[in-house]
Amino acid sequence: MTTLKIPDLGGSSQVEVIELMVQAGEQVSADQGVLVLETDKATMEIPAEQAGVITKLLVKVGDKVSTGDAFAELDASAAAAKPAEEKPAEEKPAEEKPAEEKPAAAPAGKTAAETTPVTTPAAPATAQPVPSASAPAAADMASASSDDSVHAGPAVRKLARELGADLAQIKGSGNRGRIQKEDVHAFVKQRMQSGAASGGSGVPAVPEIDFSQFGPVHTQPLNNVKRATARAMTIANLNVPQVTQFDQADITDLEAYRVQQNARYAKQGIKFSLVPFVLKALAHCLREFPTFNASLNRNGEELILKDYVHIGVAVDTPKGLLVPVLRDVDKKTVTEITQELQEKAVLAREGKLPLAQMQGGCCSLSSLGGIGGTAFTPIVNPPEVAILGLSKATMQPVWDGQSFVPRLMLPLSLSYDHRVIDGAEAARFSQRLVACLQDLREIIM
Ligand code: CAO
Repeated sequence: MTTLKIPDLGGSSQVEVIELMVQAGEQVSADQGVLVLETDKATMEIPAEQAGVITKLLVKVGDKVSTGDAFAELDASAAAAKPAEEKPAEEKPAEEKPAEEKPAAAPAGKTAAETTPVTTPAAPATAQPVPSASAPAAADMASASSDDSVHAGPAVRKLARELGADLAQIKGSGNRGRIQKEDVHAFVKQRMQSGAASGGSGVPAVPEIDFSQFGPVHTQPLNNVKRATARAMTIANLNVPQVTQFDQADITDLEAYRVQQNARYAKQGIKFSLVPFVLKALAHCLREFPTFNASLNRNGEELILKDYVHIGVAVDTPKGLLVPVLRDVDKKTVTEITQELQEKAVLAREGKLPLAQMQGGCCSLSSLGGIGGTAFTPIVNPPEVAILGLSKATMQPVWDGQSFVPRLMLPLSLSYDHRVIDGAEAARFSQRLVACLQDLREIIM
């Protein structure tokens, strides 16, 4: 039985044990770390002097130790050292660390690993290796890791392991880029903040790339609207399992009616676009399908069904996407919806839309029909459970049973929260919407 003792601490005494790297009964190799000590200047790993089984640990975390104190008992005859491939990354021998990390004071005939306690600067200003010319065996773990380019001490590595932080992604603020505990904490804090912002904590980040290596670049800050949109879209995409149901409505008759009404209302300065008609039909369907006019509660176990039908309409503004909410759309006429949408779109484009007028939506509508495209996948805006996308209506040859006839077909893209709405329900909703758009009489009954 061998008693393992604290090596020469280079003048330090009453140094705190901050980590026990092994447990009693555990087999260790000659250079394997057993304890981590931390002074106000550095951390240092104390290895076993020889291979064997640790039969007893004589210290615990928080104890203070000085040179020569016994810290463990080891049975050297109990077992052979562990094969190298079973060692954790930080148990690599010191020979693997970069040359500049090796302590210089190894006596002749011994490697640095066999002679020097690990030292890890705790702060750049005070970073000094513990004097170690006469110190006994120790492996410098400071630079050893699964990624040899990472410079971090054992306590930092342990902290990173515990917090699930990838050292390779952390920028060290210490001497020669050595990673400090503070760096790990800052990294984790930053990740948690961006995770909280996205609602998707645990989602691996997209690696940061220096694009200038590929060619000239310049940066442009995102304005508030774009930043808010980015945040909302990330939350939506990470939290809502969504599916898009595509359909098309024959709006030939609706279009003829719209043109007719535009002529009729021209004197009043009212111009109907397709969107208010679709909003009216959508509101009607939201009444008929209450689960589309609902929200999941926070724990996802209850559906909150709404007795009002407020619909958000995505408006393209110079600053980015804004979504004014039109209230009680089911109770309003197409003329009222038209006027309200025009007013709110103008306010949104002028940046004068009050926040309150962007809140309380039950469902959203996003129309790209004025621009073009055949279909798209709008993103559900939680806590809403559905969003309807409109693409450009085009004349299509439609088979009427005897011949192809030209019909104006409106592409519909209905995205929905699959936690709340089943595919069959979505297809039924979509078909009902198609029926309403094809014959507006459906919505007056
Ligand atoms: N098919 C064919 N033509 C369409 C159409 C469609 N689905 N939708 C609109 N049009 C026509 C309109 O009838 C109008 O034509 P006329 O001037 O000849 O009558 C023209 O296209 C312009 O329409 P518009 O899109 O400017 O106006 P709108 O009332 O149809 O839509 C609004 C209002 C606020 C929805 C729209 O201006 C807008 O901002 N759309 C963009 C929304 C957006 O950005 N969505 C993406 C969100 S996710 O990033």
